[in-house]
Amino acid sequence: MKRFPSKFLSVLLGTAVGATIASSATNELSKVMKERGLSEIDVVRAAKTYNPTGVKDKYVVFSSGGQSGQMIVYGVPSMRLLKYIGVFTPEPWQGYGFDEESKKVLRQGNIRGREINWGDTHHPALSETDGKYDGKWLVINDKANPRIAVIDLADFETKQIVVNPVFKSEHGGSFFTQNSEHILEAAQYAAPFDNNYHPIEEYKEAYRGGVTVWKFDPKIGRIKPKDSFTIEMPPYMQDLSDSGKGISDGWGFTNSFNTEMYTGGIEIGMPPNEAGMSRNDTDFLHVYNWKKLYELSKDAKNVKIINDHKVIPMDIAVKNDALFLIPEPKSPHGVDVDPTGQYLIVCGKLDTHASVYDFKKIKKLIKNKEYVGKDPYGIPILDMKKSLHGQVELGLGPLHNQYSPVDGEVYTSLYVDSQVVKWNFKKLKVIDKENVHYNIGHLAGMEGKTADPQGDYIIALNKLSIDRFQNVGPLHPQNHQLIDISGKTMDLLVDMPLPLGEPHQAVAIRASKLHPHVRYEMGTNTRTGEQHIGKTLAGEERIERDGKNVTVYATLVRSHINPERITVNKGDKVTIYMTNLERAQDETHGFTIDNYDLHSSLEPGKTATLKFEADIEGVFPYYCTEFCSALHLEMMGYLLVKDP
Ligand code: CUK
Ligand code: CUA
Repeated sequence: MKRFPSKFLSVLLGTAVGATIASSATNELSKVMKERGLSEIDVVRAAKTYNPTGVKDKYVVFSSGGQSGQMIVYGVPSMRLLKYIGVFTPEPWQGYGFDEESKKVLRQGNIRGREINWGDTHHPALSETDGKYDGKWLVINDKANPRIAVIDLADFETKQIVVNPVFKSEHGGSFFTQNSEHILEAAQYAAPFDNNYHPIEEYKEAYRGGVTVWKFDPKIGRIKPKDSFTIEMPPYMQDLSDSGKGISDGWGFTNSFNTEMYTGGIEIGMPPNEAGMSRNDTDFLHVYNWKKLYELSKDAKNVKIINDHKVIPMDIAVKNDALFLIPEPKSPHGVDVDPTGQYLIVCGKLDTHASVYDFKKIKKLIKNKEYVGKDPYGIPILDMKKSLHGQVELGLGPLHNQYSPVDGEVYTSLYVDSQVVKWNFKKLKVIDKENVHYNIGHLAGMEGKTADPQGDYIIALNKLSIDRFQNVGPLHPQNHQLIDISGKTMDLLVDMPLPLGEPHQAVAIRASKLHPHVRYEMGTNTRTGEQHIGKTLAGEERIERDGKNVTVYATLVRSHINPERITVNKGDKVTIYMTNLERAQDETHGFTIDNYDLHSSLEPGKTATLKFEADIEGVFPYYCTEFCSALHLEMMGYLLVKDP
């Protein structure tokens, strides 16, 4: 057996601990280590991530839930799951998509009248003030059905979904500008902006890429579609984006691929797609002045209206010196602006280098109108070499970047090498590499893309986990790995299986910046924040009938549902307004009526509406679905539906 040095243990336990306790703890620890086959370094790593009961995490992570269309919330360093947030997909626990208030939000995401009940979430973003997280709002995009959702961090509920009026697919959302005045959303697969059929042969004329600049009101946390616009771009496949900050505030940056505009592989019998999409040596970084374009969008003569939405044509953007292209390594993925806003790092999946662009150099080229040419759509191209601070060979498949508080220090994911590389983007020097398991996509630093990165940890968001966890069938969980970056070299601390979709990207914020409600004002419609028309106080419970319409004003409080009987005729249209009268922390009641596919989660003070047609006859118990008290099972009643 490997002996456990008491010097090491006294470091673990602190010097004030008595020798007796220390020695009995030493014995216990040695026993556990032996039984579980743990090394000393394992125990140190465990201690770095362990939260004793009641101890909370320093950081809170908001992770995309990938194909689940939801978000996942967890703590760092414990990597303990805290919550799922229903966003683009119904979520029964929270009643999301089952009560009328949440249905209304979910149905804002209908596209051309069609209900969409899933989403492919990729990139969450937290609202910013002066480029720093302010802990107020969270947004996330849906790649499959181009949409953006807004979540209020006062209650972790989705409040708004906006459908992109012109894109048919998007990947470059969502990115807040430095004071959350706007949200950038770039398209992915080029398609016509209108909703009509255009043959693929008209690709170059009728298909378009673009970036939508959504107006956001950070005071009320809502996107203002009428005040938003889209910058028309060539039919290159736009990709990840970032918004400038500091000296690059007002500018946006968007990667692209398939600048060859290759479409041949789509037809049967043509060579595979990738070859045609990789013919050129470089693609284009799109550089645009969204601030100037926003001002221009207010004048009708600068925009054309497509699907009731303002679009600034490319020639208008070019004429106003607001849209430029810079060559970038082939098939790029991330473009990430550094904390000062001066440098942007672009990684190309097919290039082993990271390219560090210097915004000061870019601005100078723009000012001097120093172009090396124009693309087929007349957009000026800036010289790549003259825009670059430099390039560094990092390894195979560099994708995304996160910054640390150390000047020039950056962490980059290497997809093909399955590594995180720590390097200095100013000195253009690799410092350290750490293996991850496996095939990392994004990585999440602690506030790592803000003006105020915290360092401490990097989380590797791995696309494959292969052999890291118990096999749970051919579909494996994804793997989030926590890496300690506080030392000279990186140290991988622990793995966490993520059991809900592919979590493309996650953002982490200091827990001290979050101040969610414990309860609502009595009778709140939580999706609008307004007082609910169905608010019902104790003693006001009643059932009103108006022809076939039955309205029930109901309350929930330990341990009664009032009223306890609802008798209606078959075919009646029933509306139940439910108010949770509790003021105590965490006293949520749930409400369902058996067989009627209804559910609501009622946190203290919340009022929700359940609507249904009593179309099946019989006796249907209703009950509280949260184990809220010793008399929880008694918290019930009957819906009686009779044939009149
Ligand atoms: S991600 Cu969306 S393809 Cu690298 Cu931002 Cu996974
Ligand atoms: Cu209320 Cu159970």
